Amino acid sequence: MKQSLSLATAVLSLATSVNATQIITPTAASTEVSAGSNVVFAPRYSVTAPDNGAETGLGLRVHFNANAVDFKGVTSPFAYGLQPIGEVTADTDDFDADPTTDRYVILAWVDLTAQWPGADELPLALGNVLFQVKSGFSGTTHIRTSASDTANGTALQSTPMTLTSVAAAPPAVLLRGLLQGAYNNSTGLMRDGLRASALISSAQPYASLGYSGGETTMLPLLNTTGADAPVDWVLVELRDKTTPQTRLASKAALVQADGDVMDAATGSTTLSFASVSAGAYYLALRHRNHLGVMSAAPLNLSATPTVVDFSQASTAVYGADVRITQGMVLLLPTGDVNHDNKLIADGPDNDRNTVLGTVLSNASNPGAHTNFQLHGYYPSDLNLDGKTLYVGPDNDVNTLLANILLSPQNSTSSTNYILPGSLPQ
Ligand SMILES: [Ca+2]
Ligand SMILES: [Ca+2]
Ligand SMILES: [Ca+2]
Ligand SMILES: [Ca+2]
Repeated sequence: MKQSLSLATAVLSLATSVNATQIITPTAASTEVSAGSNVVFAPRYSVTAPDNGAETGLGLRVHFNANAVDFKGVTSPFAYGLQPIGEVTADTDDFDADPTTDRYVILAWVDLTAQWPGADELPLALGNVLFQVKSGFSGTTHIRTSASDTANGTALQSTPMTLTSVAAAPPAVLLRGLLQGAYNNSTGLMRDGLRASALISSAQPYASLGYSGGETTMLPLLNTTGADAPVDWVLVELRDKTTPQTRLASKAALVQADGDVMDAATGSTTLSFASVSAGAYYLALRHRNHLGVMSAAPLNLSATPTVVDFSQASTAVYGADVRITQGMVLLLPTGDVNHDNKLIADGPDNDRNTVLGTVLSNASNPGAHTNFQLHGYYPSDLNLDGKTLYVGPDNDVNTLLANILLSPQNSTSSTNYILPGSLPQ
């Protein structure tokens, strides 16, 4: 290395060209970066008359700030006259007159016959100098060049490349899911009875599931009817790719009648998770009285939204699939009134009794009638029509009971079978 550079120096100082300028221009003069970004500094070379493109070579220092970027190597260097790539060196003499660029590497080309860079047309691509942006870098930094050697009498004119940090775009999903309790097989939509009865709260209701986020929604969205009408709040979770019990990000959102999950504040069906970086996560969809589902495997999420449709059989889910098939779609099963990730119709902690208890104990039902219709937003309203009903048409327990009796895992069709949810707890 040392020898070849000495050679370069010796040869270059013998050159006779005058009044020419060697010019270095980066292919991209500026770029936006974030932690982990790969940066390609691609210098292009040209030279002014009178040299007509023939020189004894060029020694080029590429200066950078080691607190901002790591040097990763050089690819596709221009081959004619190429010397071995230099090591990363401290810029103690500050050759580029920028104290923030504290390191450099040298790229050098030598031609004993002073015909460099040969027959290639100018401007000439000198190669790709690769850097990676360090985590924690913010602000602006530059990649500059200076000449360790130019042909004698020539000057080097160079343009720096400017790197400006921007926040990394958060990972996003386009998520769909259908809630059994509200689903109408003949329309293919979920009912919006909670919305129509003005029972959907403006603030997210998942404190009961241990989620304390500040998501809110407002009237224009809550007044939407038809396929995009809000049905209810749901909870979307990104979970750790190796320990899926661990929630890394949660977002309360609204599910539309057609199954699209939308941002409660904006109505956008692109759900972004600003608190985490792009990467691999399990994605879970939960509802306050339905069993939740989660992707079968971690999904590689990035700023380009990943489409996940839990209503389709082609979307595999984690664990034993608890989704209910209805026609061409799969539904999240209703019935988990007491949020324990199980459907139980008989015995301790059973969901059916919780529906009955809610009806009997309500102050507006002083006579404790089992056929009382309790209006309001309750977990016991398993079909999401705005009322809790224990007996009679449209009651809230028959579907719960059917889910237990018809479960493929309940081979004896026992009412005391405990149907476990598939979400890791
Ligand atoms: Ca410097
Ligand atoms: Ca929609
Ligand atoms: Ca339960
Ligand atoms: Ca109901």
